[in-house]
Amino acid sequence: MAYRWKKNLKDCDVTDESAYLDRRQLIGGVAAGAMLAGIGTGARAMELAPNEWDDITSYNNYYEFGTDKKDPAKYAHMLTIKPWSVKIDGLVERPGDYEFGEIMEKMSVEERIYRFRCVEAWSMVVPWNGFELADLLELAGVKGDAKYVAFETVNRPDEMPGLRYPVLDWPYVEGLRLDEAMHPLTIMATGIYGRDIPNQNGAPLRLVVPWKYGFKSIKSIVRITLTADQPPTSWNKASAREYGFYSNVNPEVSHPRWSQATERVIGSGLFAKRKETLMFNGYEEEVASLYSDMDLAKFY
Ligand SMILES: Nc1nc2c(c(=O)[nH]1)N[C@H]1C(S)=C(S)[C@@H](COP(=O)(O)O)O[C@H]1N2
Ligand SMILES: [Mo]
Repeated sequence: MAYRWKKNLKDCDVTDESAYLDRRQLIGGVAAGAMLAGIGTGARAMELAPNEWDDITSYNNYYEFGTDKKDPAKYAHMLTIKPWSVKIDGLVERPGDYEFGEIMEKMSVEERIYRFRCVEAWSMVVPWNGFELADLLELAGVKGDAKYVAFETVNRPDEMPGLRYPVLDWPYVEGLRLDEAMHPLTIMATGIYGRDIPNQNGAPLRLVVPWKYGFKSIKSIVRITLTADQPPTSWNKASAREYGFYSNVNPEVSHPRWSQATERVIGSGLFAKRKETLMFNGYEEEVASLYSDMDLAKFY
């Protein structure tokens, strides 16, 4: 890759460097290598303060396991993640089933501390480990006529009790425009805090697009298809009026049923002040140019 994004760390949010480093040491062991990749550049004091492991892994949206925030942590252990492969097909040079372990051998995993903003107006900061989606797409070789990337979550009724309920049209599907997918901020996450990503967060690999609402970050991916046309997406199919294909975080465009101007920071306590939501979730400088010719109020 000619241009590799290192990290996006500038922020004036709270930070307690020593507390964060202590936590890294506590996690220790196996994680050390992966974490070291993220340490050492730039000023630690300017980093985002990540949420606790327990918040990140016990307050989830993963409707295949139920719609309560606690359901995924309760039931996602039922999902078998070994063996795992991802079918990459459509407009690619080398279509096929890519085995997870083989993907991991070829990818370089780094730590990315990103803001994460759900469309329901809550947020966290998550220290992901992952690789750039662009690297995986290049492994398969993107053909010149590809313009979009479609993603699909595993669909296993025996292992996913929520699939009994027609809340969404299963399997969960998502999509990005090719330039969004190739953007260096877009990653496939395979870990959190240097440990393997828990099932409730989308093991063994899930998308993370930090400037978009959380539902774009599709979990437990089994298929990636390069297409010429814009692919259907689950929440847009469920309610097009409320959930667009783009779904970039935008404090100025309200959801039809609530404002997106502020967010509840998970783990900040019952009486904590809400945080002002940032344009593109704080990644405006990096991604605004992708949308320069679009009316952001219209293409939500
Ligand atoms: N397959 C699948 N992916 C999904 C979801 C889901 O229900 N199923 N929920 C989405 C939503 S709404 C959010 S906010 C994030 C939550 O990710 P987290 O549980 O890791 O915080 O996952 C997204 N990816
Ligand atoms: Mo969400």
